[in-house]
Amino acid sequence: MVRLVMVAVALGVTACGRGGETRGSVDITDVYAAEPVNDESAAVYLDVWNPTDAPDTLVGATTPIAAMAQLHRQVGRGPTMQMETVPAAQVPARGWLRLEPGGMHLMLMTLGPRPVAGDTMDLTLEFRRAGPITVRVPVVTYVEVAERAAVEADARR
Ligand SMILES: [Cu+2]
Repeated sequence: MVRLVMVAVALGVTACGRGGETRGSVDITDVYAAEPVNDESAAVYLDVWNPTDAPDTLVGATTPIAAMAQLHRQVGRGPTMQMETVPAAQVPARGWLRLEPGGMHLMLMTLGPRPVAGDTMDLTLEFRRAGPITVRVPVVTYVEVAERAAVEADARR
């Protein structure tokens, strides 16, 4: 888990060193975090659109309010629900990567200070091609998380 963060930091430095080079970019939409119930972790959901002809990869993330961020995948549902760490996530060329409830998410670990619903936080996503992209993340209640997930699922039907 520590390794994922270090890889992200290394890539960020590389991106800064390549001034002027066109690296391609991605768009981040529907980003929000679920209000955490303790200081240990908070889940972040977002969609990534890749308008370029080359696939990209989300390799990590950092935020000032968490010691580390991991990509997680939810396995199973209900009482047997578990999460496993994923090293990276593909963003297909001219396609979407969706981090959403019941699937993949970014897990912010060891929070300080713990955010509450109504707060916003900065999150820097690290992409292999597009480099670092910082977004503002609103923190929402679990009720809102469920509502957003339902709306997004509906929109794709
Ligand atoms: Cu998780």
